[in-house]
Amino acid sequence: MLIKKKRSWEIAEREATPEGVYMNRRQIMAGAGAIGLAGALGTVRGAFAAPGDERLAMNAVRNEAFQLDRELTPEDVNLNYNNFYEFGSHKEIAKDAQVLEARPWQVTIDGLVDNPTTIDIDDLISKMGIEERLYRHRCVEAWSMTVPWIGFPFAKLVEMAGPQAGAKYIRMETFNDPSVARGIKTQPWYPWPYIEGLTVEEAQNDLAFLVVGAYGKQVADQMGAPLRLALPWKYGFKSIKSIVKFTFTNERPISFWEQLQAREYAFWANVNPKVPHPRWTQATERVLHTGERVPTLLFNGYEEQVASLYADKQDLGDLLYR
Ligand SMILES: Nc1nc2c(c(=O)[nH]1)N[C@H]1C(S)=C(S)[C@@H](COP(=O)(O)O)O[C@H]1N2
Ligand SMILES: [Mo]
Repeated sequence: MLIKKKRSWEIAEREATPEGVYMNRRQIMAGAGAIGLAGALGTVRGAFAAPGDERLAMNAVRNEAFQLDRELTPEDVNLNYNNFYEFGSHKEIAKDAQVLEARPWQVTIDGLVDNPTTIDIDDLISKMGIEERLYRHRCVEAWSMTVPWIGFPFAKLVEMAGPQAGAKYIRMETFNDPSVARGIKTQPWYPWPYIEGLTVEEAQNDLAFLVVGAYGKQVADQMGAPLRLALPWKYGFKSIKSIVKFTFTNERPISFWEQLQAREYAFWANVNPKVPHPRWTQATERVLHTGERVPTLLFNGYEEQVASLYADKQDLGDLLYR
């Protein structure tokens, strides 16, 4: 077995998030034959893990302020239905994504900040600390999940960066290595690297969460290891995966999807059941693991937390397309 350096967040499995939280916790234990799970240094080889999946257990205390009124999406469903175009433009990229080397990983913070830096992901995690939050996750393709993310508030990273007066937006960038992600090579017509952006004010909202783990482990490669975003009030494409850079800027970033199809993917992209996407109605959504259709809520159910960010916007259509 590989000997790995113990990190602050690695603790024994028995102390990890309470039993019964993850519907398939017991299945994972059974699938792994409990080997390597007893100690903090074991890698987690779940029944559903793809070959090459070596995620470490990650303990984080749940922040009870972020609750769900739906059951969690089982981990195996989440691990096997992903959008990550760097590995192909279909949902079954899990296996191909295992070639992603999420350690070591450097994250750069630059642009209009007082403290530009390049920092190792595990140093960043130690600095920021971690917690667990249960979030909804809604793709513009009108399917939804519910995920137990582990990470830290985006606001903490903003505070560390020290934005200067002119910094209005944050532009984020995914790794761009065609020798790792074959989709980059086989789909040269896409405007790589994947880019996303939001306002500094949005990043400072309590809901904006930078994810380093899920389901009690390091976040899986196919879900955007080792660092991704979760913006649960916006459509999923805003939640950029495998981030290498945060640039603070006075210019509104143009995202990957906006470059491709501005009419369909605009900057704000707030979940809104009243504004249909040109190809998908957004009035309802399909709960991924049950297949059930349920009504979609304004801001994906997070209106109370985020509506004030958009109080100056009269036209609700504006919130999706412009
Ligand atoms: N780098 C990168 N980030 C990305 C994507 C992508 O293709 N590449 N897809 C986005 C889309 S469309 C969605 S719905 C979510 C999917 O996250 P999930 O696979 O964890 O459900 O990731 C987003 N982040
Ligand atoms: Mo999506």
